[in-house]
Amino acid sequence: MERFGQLQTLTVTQEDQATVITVARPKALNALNQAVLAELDKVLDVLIADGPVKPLIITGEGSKAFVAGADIAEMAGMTPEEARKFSRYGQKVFSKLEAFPGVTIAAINGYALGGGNELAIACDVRIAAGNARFGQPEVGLGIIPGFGGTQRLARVVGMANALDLILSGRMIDAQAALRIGLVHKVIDEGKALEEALNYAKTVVKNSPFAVAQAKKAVYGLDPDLDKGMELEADLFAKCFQHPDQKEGMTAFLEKRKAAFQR
Ligand code: DAK
Repeated sequence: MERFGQLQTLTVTQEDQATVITVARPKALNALNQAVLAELDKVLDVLIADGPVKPLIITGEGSKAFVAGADIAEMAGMTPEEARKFSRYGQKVFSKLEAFPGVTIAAINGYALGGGNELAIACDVRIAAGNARFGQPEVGLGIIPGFGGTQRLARVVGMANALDLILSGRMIDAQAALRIGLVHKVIDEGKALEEALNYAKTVVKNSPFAVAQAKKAVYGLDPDLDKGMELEADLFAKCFQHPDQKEGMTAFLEKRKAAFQR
């Protein structure tokens, strides 16, 4: 798509209800190299700046892998300083994804390992095909997760499950991922993207402004409950400064569909 410039490692398509970003390096099982990160960074910037923000789906090309991790061939020769830079850049891009103002959905069509699992957990919702496999195998490569896995995974599946996955490096299947809350839904092989598009169809009806505030509130989760409640109240109040609140409530009372600002 023209507005993103020339993309070598991603494809971006616009559907009515969602933007779909596909990581397209199938020969390397869609491994994340610096080019993928840079292109994802650029595409997110354009989507955020241009609006209107639709739900965003991230998937991998082919049926074998979502993303099989950071690119091991590229990482192998890094110096400690280059490794830190690579890690900080990946963290920045994944945090941008987490802060994306619309709903983000990972359609996990196969292996989601290492940086691939970290990409999935930087999304709001995870839909897995039955053949999906999850893991953080970094310790077997002599490293640790570097794109937020040590921090984000525990928030998603709890410290016990995060420690199990990160310290063992073992792979789990889609049903096990569902049991520990790593994914929200498991669907037949080959159907993850279709199901993600269905999910997007239901959430795209909601107020984009309210969705963005809700994300800020949930990701702003504070161990100090009073502080968290304060954040929630501030964001709740902010909704009342936006036309979508009047429109949403008036539409309900008038028994019609709300026409939110997009
Ligand atoms: N990177 C590069 N190439 C990969 C790859 C990867 N992560 N995963 C697979 N490939 C390539 C293979 O090398 C092979 O290439 P060719 O030999 O055909 O040229 C091709 O994809 C097909 O893979 P296989 O032949 O291995 O396919 P199999 O079906 O036999 O096995 C597999 C599938 C997913 C089980 C296996 O490929 C595999 O174990 N892949 C590696 C998975 C893995 O360990 N992922 C975690 C990567 S580490 C940090 C920053 C980031 C990170 C950490 C730190 N800092 C800078 C601090 C993140 C780290 C990771 O993600």
